[in-house]
Amino acid sequence: MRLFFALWPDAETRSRIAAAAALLRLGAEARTVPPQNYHVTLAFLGEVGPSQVEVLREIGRCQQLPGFTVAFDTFDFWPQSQVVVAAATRIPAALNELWTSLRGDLASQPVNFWRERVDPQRSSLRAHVTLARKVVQAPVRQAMSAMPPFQWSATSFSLVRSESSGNGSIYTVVDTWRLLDETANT
Ligand code: 3AM
Repeated sequence: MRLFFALWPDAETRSRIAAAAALLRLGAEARTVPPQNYHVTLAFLGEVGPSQVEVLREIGRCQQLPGFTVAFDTFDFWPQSQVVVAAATRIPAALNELWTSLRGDLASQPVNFWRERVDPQRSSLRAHVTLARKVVQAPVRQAMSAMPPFQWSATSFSLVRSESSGNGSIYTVVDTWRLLDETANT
């Protein structure tokens, strides 16, 4: 099965993202991402055998790290992957810590989970939510800059299964782990 670690939105965050995405004006060829598919990929794992899922669950379980709030404050067109994304220009330290820790724990496994096309120059996560795919023409920049930024308070992260269907991807959450309460000591 094809798996990835991701931030998965709660209902409130999902509707904030949907409200921003609804303002996108795209060509007929573009495919908007359905709200139930919104996520932030932390680590794409590729094909994983059923016997390895427990190893991934253990990696998820042992991340005892704090939660965080990310502001998705810019909307971009990425021509190479033909997507429109909401992206975060500032990555909170706790998100970077989670990303780095997951990468480190995956890389240290004897099984090669590390299928992601890693850019060695990249030392931090490009946190983004894909809002539309198969976008061949850049949306009008002025319209994108008028889209409302949204906040995402991450209290957990998930292991997610991706399956292809005729209509795009179907994502199923396999397991979820809570992040530590960032406000508990304040
Ligand atoms: O979070 P986004 O939408 O950018 O593009 C796929 C999606 O990313 C990405 O994993 C996320 C869940 O499907 N993905 C799919 N195949 C990939 C690959 N071979 C991949 N990322 C890296 N390498």
